Amino acid sequence: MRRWINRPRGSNWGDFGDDDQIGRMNLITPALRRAAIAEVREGLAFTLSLPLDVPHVAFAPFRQPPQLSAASDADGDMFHRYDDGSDEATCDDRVTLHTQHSTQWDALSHRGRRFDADGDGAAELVYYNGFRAHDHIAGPTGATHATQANALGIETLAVTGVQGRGVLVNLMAVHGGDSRAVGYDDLLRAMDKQRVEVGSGDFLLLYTGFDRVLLDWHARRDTVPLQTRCCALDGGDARLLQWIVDSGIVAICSDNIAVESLLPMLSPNPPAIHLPIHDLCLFKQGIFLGELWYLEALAAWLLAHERHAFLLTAPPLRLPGAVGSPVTPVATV
Ligand code: UVW
Repeated sequence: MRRWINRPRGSNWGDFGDDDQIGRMNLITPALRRAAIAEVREGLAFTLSLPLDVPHVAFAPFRQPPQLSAASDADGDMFHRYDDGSDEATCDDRVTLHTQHSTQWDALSHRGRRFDADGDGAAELVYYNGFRAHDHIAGPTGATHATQANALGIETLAVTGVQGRGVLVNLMAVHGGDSRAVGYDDLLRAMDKQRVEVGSGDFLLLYTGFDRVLLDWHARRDTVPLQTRCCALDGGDARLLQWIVDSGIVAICSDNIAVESLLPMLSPNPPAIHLPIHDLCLFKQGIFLGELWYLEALAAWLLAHERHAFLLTAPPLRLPGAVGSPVTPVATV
C-alpha cells in the first residue's frame, strides 16, 4: 500500500516497493555476497565494536551506559543460585540498554521529518517510505513511556543478515585527526590516494581516528566535549550528497559520533535540516548509518597491506520495534 502522494525531492520512496522497509539493503544480491566472500584471503577477523560501556556517562546525557543486574523470581536474585540438592549454581542477568549509546546501527525509524506526504497541504511527521509517526512508529505511551516501531524497526535490518562487501576509506591517514568537515573533493581525494573503489551494494566505512580519541577520553574519565573532533562528512556539500545517492552504497559507518559533522548543528544559526546526511540516508534513501564503530585495528591492517575491501558481517539485535541497536560488526580480510 502506497503511504504517500508526495515523496520528498531526491528520495527513492516506492522504488523498492510501497511496503519496503530496508531501502538500499535491497541492492545486496547473492552474487554481491559471493564477491564479498572472495575478498577473504587471509582468514583474519576484526571485531569492529567498542566495549558497550564506552563511552562513560558524560558523553551524551540521554544515552547511558548499560546497567546489568540479576534476573529474579519469587525466591530472589537468580545469581549464584544453587540447584535443589546440587552443588551447581546458575547466574541469569538483565540489562537496561540504551540502544544507541555505543557502537550502533541507526534504524530507518531513527530520523524522520515534517513533510506533506499525504498531499493535504499540511506537513505531518513521516519516516522513510511514508511511514507515519504514532500510526507506525508508535509511542511513547503510558507510565513506562513505551515505544514500538511497528514499521522500520531494527529487526527489519537484522533479518537481511547484514553481510556484504565493506570498503574502508582512511580519512585519518589523508586528512589527519583535526576537526574537519569532509566534502566531496576531500572524500574523492582520499579514495583516489588509497585506490578505493566503491560499488553498488557496498558498505562504506570511514575511519577518522575518533575511536582512539574516545577510548583515551573514556580511560581518563574525561568530561570535555568531544562532538567536533576528527573528520566527519560535510552534510552541507551538495556534491557529496549527490555522490552518496549515485554510489549505490547501502550504509555509511564510521568510528565518529554521527558520520557527519555536527558543527553546523551546534552553530548559533543552525540550518533548517540539522543533520543533512541523516536526512538523505535514513529519511530519503533508506541508507543505514553505523556510528561509533571501532575501526582502528582494521584501518591499520588495511593500510599496511594496501587493501581496502573485506567481508563485513554486521547484524543488529533482532529486537522488534527498536529504532537502533548495538552491533558487533566483524570484518574478515
Ligand atoms: C547524533 O548523535 C547527532 O547522531 P545519532 O542520533 O544518529 O546518534
